[in-house]
Amino acid sequence: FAKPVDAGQLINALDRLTGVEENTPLRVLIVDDDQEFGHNCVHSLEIAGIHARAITDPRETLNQLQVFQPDLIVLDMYMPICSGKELASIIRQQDRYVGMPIVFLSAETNRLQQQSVLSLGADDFLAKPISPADLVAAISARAMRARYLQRFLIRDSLTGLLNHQAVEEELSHEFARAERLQQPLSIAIIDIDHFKRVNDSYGHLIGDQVLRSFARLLQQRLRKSDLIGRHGGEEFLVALPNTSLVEARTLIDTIRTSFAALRHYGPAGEFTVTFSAGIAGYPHHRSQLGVMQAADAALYQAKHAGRNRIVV
Ligand code: GH3
Ligand code: MG
Ligand code: MG
Ligand code: MG
Repeated sequence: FAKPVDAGQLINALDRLTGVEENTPLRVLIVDDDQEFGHNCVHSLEIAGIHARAITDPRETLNQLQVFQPDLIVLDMYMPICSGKELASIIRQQDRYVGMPIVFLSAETNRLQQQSVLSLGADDFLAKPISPADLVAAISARAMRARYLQRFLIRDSLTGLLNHQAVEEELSHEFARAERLQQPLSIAIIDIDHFKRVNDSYGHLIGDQVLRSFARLLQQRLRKSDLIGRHGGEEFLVALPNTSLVEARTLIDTIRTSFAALRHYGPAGEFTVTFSAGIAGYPHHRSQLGVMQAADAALYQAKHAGRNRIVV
């Protein structure tokens, strides 16, 4: 940048830079009853900079998909308890893993058997034994593409937050978790105040910038385990696991104060923007729908009471 630098231009550029996804290593899960083989695969992949984990018990697979969050899964064909084919069809039945690449790695040489796993929805069939270089080559491009696609499917392109569908889906998992663990779960529906005026006064591009800076503020202030989604145009949804209504209110209120103090830069100079929020939660309301309706009603009250405030 050349000084003097235009503030709006600078913020735009920083936005673009911080929006770039961190280059975290690809993650691969290997399911093979042969422990030594799995271990060797992990070793080959780790050398190539791929984060790999091997498990020998196929029953652990669904759990590992959740905790390890791989970009791709490698399955052995023949294992006790559950075959790779059965496992592949179980994985494919889950909505959230429809895009998960499944690669078979097996000593099976029968063409018909190999074709049968591909017709099940597996993406590739690799033959054992395989050299480390071949394994890495077969896996990395596919895993990379899957990660990109996954991000594209669940993220909102303007803010990088979870999109409407993804946040609803994740919320139902969080809700089930809260019920199971008997922990509180608080939800905030946040809506930017008079956002139409921002667009009308400063233009749509500046409006977009306000949405991005708000999204960034949420990401900075909330925990990694919290859900942050762009629920609609200028409406956001935040879900706070293991957080009471009182704690949620305090937290969202500090964010409200920070946001209201933030200076945005338009062609005609600085301006500020506020938001209103409605908060509700489990177990005060027993169902996900009940919580969402209560949070919506609270947001409506916050707007009517004059905006730039939170109603629980
Ligand atoms: P209120 O305080 O009652 O919420 O008023 P408001 O003006 O924020 O509410 P309204 O629902 O009337 O307007 C929302 C505006 O948000 C209208 C729409 O053009 C704008 N908007 C929605 N999505 C985007 C977006 O992605 N970018 C920009 N720049 N504007 C958006
Ligand atoms: Mg085996
Ligand atoms: Mg609004
Ligand atoms: Mg709105």
